Amino acid sequence: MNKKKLELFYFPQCPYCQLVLSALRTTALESEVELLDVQENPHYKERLVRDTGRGTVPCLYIDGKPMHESKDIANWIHKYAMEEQDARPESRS
Ligand SMILES: N[C@@H](CCC(=O)N[C@@H](CS)C(=O)NCC(=O)O)C(=O)O
Repeated sequence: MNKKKLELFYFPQCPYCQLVLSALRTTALESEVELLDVQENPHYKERLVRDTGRGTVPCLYIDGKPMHESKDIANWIHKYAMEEQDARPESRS
């Protein structure tokens, strides 16, 4: 299975972003996601608005395709983590 490029637009004080970050932590996918803090770097926010027409975070780019809504993102993360685990040779019987 090809690994997907994952980029998370977020900022730390955002509770919806925290929901997504804790999903990442519980699935051990945190290290695979590039974290883009929109408050720290205005260029990230500009890119988000340009691409999606919305400035709200969290937004997860999956191979460049944006997904909004924390619950949708957290659900996707759990599903993807399970697929990745199943694809690992050592998890096959
Ligand atoms: N329903 C959204 C809510 C996201 C949301 O309201 N995010 C706030 C930060 S906590 C935001 O980006 N506000 C900036 C804006 O509205 O431009 C979700 O669950 O992801």
